[in-house]
Amino acid sequence: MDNDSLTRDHVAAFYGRGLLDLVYEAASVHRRHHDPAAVQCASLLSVKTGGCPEDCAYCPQSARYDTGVESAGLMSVSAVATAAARARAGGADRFCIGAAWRQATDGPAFDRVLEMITRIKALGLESCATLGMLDRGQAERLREAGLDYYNHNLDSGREFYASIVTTRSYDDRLETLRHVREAGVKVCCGGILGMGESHDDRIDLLFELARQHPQPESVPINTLVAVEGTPLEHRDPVSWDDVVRMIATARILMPVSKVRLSAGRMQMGEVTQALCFLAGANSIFLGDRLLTTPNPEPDADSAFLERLGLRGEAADAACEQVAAGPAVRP
Ligand code: SAM
Ligand code: DTB
Ligand code: SF4
Repeated sequence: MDNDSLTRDHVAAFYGRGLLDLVYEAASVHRRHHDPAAVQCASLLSVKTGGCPEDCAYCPQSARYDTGVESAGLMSVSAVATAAARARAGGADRFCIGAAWRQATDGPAFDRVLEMITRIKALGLESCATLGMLDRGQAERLREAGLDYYNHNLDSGREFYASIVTTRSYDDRLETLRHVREAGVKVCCGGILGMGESHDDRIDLLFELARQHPQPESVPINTLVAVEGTPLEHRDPVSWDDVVRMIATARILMPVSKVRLSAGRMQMGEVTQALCFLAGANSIFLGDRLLTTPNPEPDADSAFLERLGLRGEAADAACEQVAAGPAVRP
């Protein structure tokens, strides 16, 4: 669908369909636009952890909550490069660095992040960063350093957002996304399920994402990792059908985007994940850690993907090289 003519009612109509009908439609859309066996595998590293001044109610890295996350200053460029090389060896095709900052600030720390990106690119990996708010100049410097994607989530619908974060506004988020776009960096933008939001709030989020022009290239759908000490620690887990419904609707509304089954896979179970892949999820975080919380063991993940007949895109690229063979044959 042309996203200029998309209305919130269209989004609500897809979201409200019978689950299996919705999954069937999403799977069909997925197959028209993507290789259904390929999964994009990103690896995540927290390069500056904890002590964040923001009050995001879901986040274990906010300085306002006692979550036991140990704060750590900005990592060295060489340590990040070593981690990226390890991730590549493990099958990742994209390396994403995250910093618990309210916003990027010009100076030595930002310069170091630029160097990290250049090193990640030099390893042949796609690069992604999530550093909080950016101005236009910072977005441009990130692109010049080789940044492929910037992750900046809208988290939920506008109305619900105001009840989980008070230290910045929805419009602040949209402004950073505009700076990223204008600088020519691809957008990774999604949200979180399970914070206590209603179906209407999820529809608002999907509408906000799908009406962007162009749509985000990467759409992470996280389910809340409820961390002790955060205001959301006692939230009920999201039901499996709600996760599948969200993924399927995202796939239909954003047919060419990568839809990532993002945080929360540890808590999810294999059958739910399998249904999400059927419904159009085609990206995951690979590696036993997200930023501060655990993610499935890579070996178990690889075996799981294989059982489903799926394979990582990096593995694809390696196969293509082998299939092409040496340039000159004996
Ligand atoms: N500080 C930057 C920012 O907020 O833009 C970047 C890092 S922040 C941790 C990146 C994203 O992680 C958040 O926007 C949120 O969507 C997601 N996130 C954080 N804590 C989470 C949790 N407990 N469960 C699920 N997703 C979470
Ligand atoms: C995204 O949407 N999810 C990732 C990444 N973008 C930066 C972060 C998930 C964080 C989960 C909680 C943690 O590990 O601290
Ligand atoms: Fe800080 Fe980002 Fe966590 Fe919010 S989500 S507290 S901005 S690290």
